[in-house]
Amino acid sequence: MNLTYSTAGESHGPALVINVSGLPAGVQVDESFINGELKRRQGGYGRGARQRIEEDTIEVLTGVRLGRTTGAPVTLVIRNHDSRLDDTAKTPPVFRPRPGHADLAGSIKWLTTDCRETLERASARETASRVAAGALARCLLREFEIQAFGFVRSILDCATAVAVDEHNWETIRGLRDASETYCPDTAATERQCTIIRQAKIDQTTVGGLIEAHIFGCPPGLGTCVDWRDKLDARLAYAVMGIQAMKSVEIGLGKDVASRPGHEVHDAISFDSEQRQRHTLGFTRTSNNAGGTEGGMTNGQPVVVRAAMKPIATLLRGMPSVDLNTKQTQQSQYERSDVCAVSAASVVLENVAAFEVARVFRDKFSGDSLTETRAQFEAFMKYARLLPLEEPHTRLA
Ligand code: EPS
Repeated sequence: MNLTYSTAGESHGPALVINVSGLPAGVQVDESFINGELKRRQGGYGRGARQRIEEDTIEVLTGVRLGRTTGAPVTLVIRNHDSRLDDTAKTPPVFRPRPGHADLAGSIKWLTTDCRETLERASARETASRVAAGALARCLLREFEIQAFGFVRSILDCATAVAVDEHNWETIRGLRDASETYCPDTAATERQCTIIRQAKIDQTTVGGLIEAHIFGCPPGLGTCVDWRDKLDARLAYAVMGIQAMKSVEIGLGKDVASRPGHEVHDAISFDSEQRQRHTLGFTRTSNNAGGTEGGMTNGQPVVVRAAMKPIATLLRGMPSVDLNTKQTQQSQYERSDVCAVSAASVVLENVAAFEVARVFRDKFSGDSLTETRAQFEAFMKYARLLPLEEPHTRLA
């Protein structure tokens, strides 16, 4: 079953539209959970005035009856309050592209000198759609006790060293939710707010590192058979597709290159007391692999990290060129955020969760949640029974 989604809509158009297909029938659509994620995405220290105008909530148009999915495509709509796409007085053309934004490449691509045509779709406003799709997919994952947690690791040069694992993450979530920057570290939060305030004074912007952990995945989601369906490849594809991301890492990430094998790979042991858990009893003392080996989950938390560049709209501008006159000019400024790293951590959490839900559906298909659950339970039963008395699992 191919779980997939697409999005449509402009930043200052009437609405954002999300289409999700491939969910089984019978999944309870928790609108308050989805809206809660949308509200979190609107927050975080350093955001601009737009978020005081918007109040992102979903309307469910298709694919849901009496609060549950029917198996048909689910269409969600998020209305834009700041809708003024055709009002050229309020939404003027942009002729001086912002370095780092889609402006220059897009205006050439679509053969216009007005970057507005490009930026309205390239805008990170679209990430609201990605959060809605991911939060909807999490309604399925929750049925199988798979949970996602995202947070800010760093802003500019201020990082938290907090170590997140399957035992402490709910406590750490409390710290994150109390943080203005969504960083589960009080001292780091304070310094990050100072950095953002200073960036605003300096008329510039700042980026940072965001991280998501997905807990409760059984081993064997994803595959090593086809590179396109490897979970880590899927995650990298989806996460790199979030606006402003410049790198994606799984687990230890780039640090694997500077350590010897015995300090990278996660030793395997077995604890029969834990056999009934989703890990089937296999334990590790570290999780440098970030929960994936050979493109498949190994039972450990899936850990993905991404680097967000500073927002390209700088109040001070950057050297650029007027596309009509070809004269050197500062890039155009319009209302924007100084830092949206906190919001991006919510996007990452939901985008990563969607990809886990996608490989979950690849393995556990079925038209109804009842069927999906039966497949899941049968797999877990057989996996616990290994070695099976069947010829393909044993050499005669
Ligand atoms: C964005 C510019 C700003 C941001 C926007 C992304 O919008 P506006 O020009 O309307 O102030 O606020 O992000 C959102 C609207 C959002 O909801 O995240 C850009 O140019 O990418």
